[in-house]
Amino acid sequence: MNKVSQEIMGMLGISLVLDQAYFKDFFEQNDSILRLNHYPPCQKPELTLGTGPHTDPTSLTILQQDQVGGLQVFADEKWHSVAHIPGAFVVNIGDTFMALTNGIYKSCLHRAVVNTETVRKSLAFFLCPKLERPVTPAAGLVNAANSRKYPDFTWAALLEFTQNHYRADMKTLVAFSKWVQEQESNNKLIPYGQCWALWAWGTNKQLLWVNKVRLEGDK
Ligand SMILES: O=C(O)CCC(=O)C(=O)O
Repeated sequence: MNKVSQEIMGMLGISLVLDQAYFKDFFEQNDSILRLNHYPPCQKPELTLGTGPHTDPTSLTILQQDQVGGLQVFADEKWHSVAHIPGAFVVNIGDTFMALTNGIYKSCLHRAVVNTETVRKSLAFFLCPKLERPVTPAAGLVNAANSRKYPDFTWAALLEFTQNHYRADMKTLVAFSKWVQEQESNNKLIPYGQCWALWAWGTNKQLLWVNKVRLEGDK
């Protein structure tokens, strides 16, 4: 999956007239995530969703859905079902890649619906930057016609935001940008670096403890 995502990153770099290696290098070291989703049948599928509407906060998603189907994307003001094609993956742009391209590539709004009869499973690989690596757009993608859209951030901070402060939806990146600016104007440290490496391997308990230490140290 890592290799496939790196190949896609090479092509995305070319499409933006950047060096083919630009995004490959950026993601060469990464803190990616693999998730298995299991959706049991539901007696009243019209009253619920398997996964609510959201864009992925990550950079690139490579998704394998089974033959049951259920993935939908929002385009041209309506939801479209994404058919299961044997042997094919679904590839989505995520919010972090949108920020890396200064909004030129847009993250994809999607959801998953359930049905009354059949269990559905999907397997998602989320390409993410290394936790503490600054996410900032390539210089060539910021200009008079396309001014800077989002503040610099780290994947560690966006992960913290979407796990502990905000449930990912269609406005995550806008809400996160506001949160980053608020944290900065309140002189609060946004966690990054070593502390987050600890969190990545530890538990939420460790996370709270580490944050407390950092915030007190900042006074
Ligand atoms: O199960 C699916 O098809 C979509 C899953 C999804 O959107 C997610 O895991 O973020």
